[in-house]
Amino acid sequence: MTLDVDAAIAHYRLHGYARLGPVVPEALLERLRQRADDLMLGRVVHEGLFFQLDATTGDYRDAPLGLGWQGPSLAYRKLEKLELDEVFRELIGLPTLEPLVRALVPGRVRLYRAIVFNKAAGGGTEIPWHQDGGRLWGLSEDPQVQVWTALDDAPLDGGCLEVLPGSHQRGLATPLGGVVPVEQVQALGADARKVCLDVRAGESVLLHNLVWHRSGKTHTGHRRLGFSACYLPDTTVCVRKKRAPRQFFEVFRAR
Ligand SMILES: O=C(O)CCC(=O)C(=O)O
Repeated sequence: MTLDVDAAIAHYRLHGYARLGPVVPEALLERLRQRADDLMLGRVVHEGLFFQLDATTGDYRDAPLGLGWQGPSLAYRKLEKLELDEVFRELIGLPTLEPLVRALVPGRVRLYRAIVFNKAAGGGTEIPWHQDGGRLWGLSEDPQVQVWTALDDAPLDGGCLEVLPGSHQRGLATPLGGVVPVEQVQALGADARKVCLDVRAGESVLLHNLVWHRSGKTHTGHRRLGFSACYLPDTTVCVRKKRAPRQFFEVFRAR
């Protein structure tokens, strides 16, 4: 598996995303899915792993915050800090991705977050249009590089990632970042102009943090696991004040 790095980067710079095609070998995919189950079911435990159960109302805003692991369930919406897990670390530092990530992030490459987004077989919840940057992220500069990877098939009706091409070029919708206000979504006609990134398990998408993106529920009766890793240059630092600044996991050493 090799990537056409130049073509991917050109598309990403213009449109804010690029399909990378199949990236994860089948054997690793299987281990990742197994490991996600083991983590949710409490068969493998890492101190400090973040869990968020999905909302029972179907609205992500009702998902409980700050509760951590709530017992065995396949209905967790998010698992974060997956750099703590040795199987997920293989995906974060996948050799196939290294030339692409290094071409975008000079020098030592660190990780802002490694996160699984789960839409359980019952449907999961919709994630609204948002950007992954702004004050919410607590960084000295907005990150720009993430790779989203389907661990299960993500077809059009199965909760695939959706993007608004070119929206990263507008900068942040609000200084805070996160969810894009509904007036801006309507003003740009985002729902009509979106591109749906339906992919097979093992395929990845390069995503600019500021490109507007969202995903719907899965209507296939199958669960959809997606994994996102956000990469940072060593020059980007944590600026949060309420707690000690975060130290970011090193993915690729400086050359
Ligand atoms: O996996 C998804 O459904 C959404 C991913 C996402 O929102 C993100 O990577 O920020």
